[in-house]
Amino acid sequence: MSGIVEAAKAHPAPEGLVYTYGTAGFRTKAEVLDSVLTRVGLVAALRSRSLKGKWIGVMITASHNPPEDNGVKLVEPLGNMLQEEWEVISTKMSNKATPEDVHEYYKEIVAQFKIDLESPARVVVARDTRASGAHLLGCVQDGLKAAGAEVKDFGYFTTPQLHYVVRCLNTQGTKDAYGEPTEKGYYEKFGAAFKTALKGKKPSGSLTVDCANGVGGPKLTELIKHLPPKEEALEIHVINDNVVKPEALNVDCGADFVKTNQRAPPSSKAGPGDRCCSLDGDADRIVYYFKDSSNVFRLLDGDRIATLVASFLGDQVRLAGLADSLKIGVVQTAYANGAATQYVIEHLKLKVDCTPTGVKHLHHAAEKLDVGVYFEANGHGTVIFSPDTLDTIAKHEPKNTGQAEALDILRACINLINQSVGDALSDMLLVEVVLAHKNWGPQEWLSTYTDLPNRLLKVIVNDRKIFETTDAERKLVKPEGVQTAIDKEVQKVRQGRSFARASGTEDAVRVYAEAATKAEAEDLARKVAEIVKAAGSA
Ligand code: 16G
Ligand code: MG
Repeated sequence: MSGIVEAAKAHPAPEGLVYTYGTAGFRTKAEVLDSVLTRVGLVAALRSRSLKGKWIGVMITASHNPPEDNGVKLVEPLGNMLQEEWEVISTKMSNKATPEDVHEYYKEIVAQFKIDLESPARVVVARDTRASGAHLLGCVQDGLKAAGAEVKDFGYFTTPQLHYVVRCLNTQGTKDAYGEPTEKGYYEKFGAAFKTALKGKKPSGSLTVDCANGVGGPKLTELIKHLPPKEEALEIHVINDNVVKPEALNVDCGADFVKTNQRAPPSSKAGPGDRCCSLDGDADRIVYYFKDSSNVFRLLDGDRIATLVASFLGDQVRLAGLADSLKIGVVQTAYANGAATQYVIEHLKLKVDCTPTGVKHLHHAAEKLDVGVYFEANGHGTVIFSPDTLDTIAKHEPKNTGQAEALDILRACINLINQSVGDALSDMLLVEVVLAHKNWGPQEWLSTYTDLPNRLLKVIVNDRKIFETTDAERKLVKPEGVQTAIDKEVQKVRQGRSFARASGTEDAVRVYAEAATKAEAEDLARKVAEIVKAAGSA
């Protein structure tokens, strides 16, 4: 175990920095991450041993953050996000001051979980295309080596590809086998499911995909090789796929740029009515958009993908004769547009759950449903089918050709959807399948409901941690009196709704407001931001 002290010594922790395993792992400037990565390597090995040698994933990425940032997150055996208890352990480990402290804490974890150090530790690593990735991978490797772990390095991967192979490795040879644990296996699985789910239908027009100059670019190019030829199915134009220039990552492109600025990347040449979508830097997030006939930018965000997919799956379940045995639900966060929530409840007649921000919260809530469609407005999301649901769908005997066809589509969709985590590439194929079946272009999709005008603001305060929320972040319990003041402002506008929450990724409080008109939404957001600012500087 002295190797552990040596590894920690080789990558000392900078003085005075405090690291937190946040909503999406550790994420900060790449130059201060060496020590964290080595220690994450140690924790990953212990997590695997605590699960008797199941494969654990380590993904090196900072998603939509600027090129000079990086980060790391751990993936559980079925491709889920790391358990909260181990998030706390990872945070503690990263903040140990000396190599000896690291070693002591390592032994403490071993004792706490009664870990057998003779049992195998198996870890899968991958990274996005950031310039700092290779060096940080070396830091993780040092930790893994010191802990005696067996390592599979998949090189460049999208985050969802890493989740996919982890799940495949742990389910290989069982009744829950998820696919071949290789990159090729990933393309083959999703490519074949796309073809089957289309059932000879062809999406109208072509699709322009902005890859944020991230790892999604080369991976989409590979995936296209496994899709049916464009004459038969989908014509895809790949843009912003320059990974040779790492400083271009997420700059003026990508899902976060599009969602935040509510406009297409300047590099996009798409004309009115052309379907476009943008991935983020690690391809676990996607938004669609287009220019309408008046050349106005129109966003089709995560809420739109959720409603589109939920309506389609609802139809197929009904057509297959399964409506009585399966209940579909939609999981959103407080950021979901009020019009989307209303559409799901009143038009689709489906149940809606609301959870705090962050993929893991939505994922957990969706796991409790037969068919759980979960999306954040920012484009993170997927659909999960419970084990009983999968069984019901697998065993169902169709009574006529109509039922048989819907059942085929449903089964293909199950294979097309990356159920381990939200996956921009798999979500994109799913959206294309739904649009092809409905024979819809982006305008028809947009016409399903009208978004309430809304505004998102960022407020810098002295200490964002004093802002404590309840009710899935929709209400502030602290500081006292602030919620009452917000409620008063909400009352003043038509169809008003507003909330404030501390960001999990930035040192700021976010304020969201929506109302019947743009002017009212903006006014409400500004008023609530003032209330937050005053409370935060008291
Ligand atoms: C992270 C989360 C995302 C969430 C965002 C909120 C994952 C993989 N990512 O990016 O789901 O929407 O944080 O950021 O969980 P905020 O707390 O700064 O508003
Ligand atoms: Mg991402």
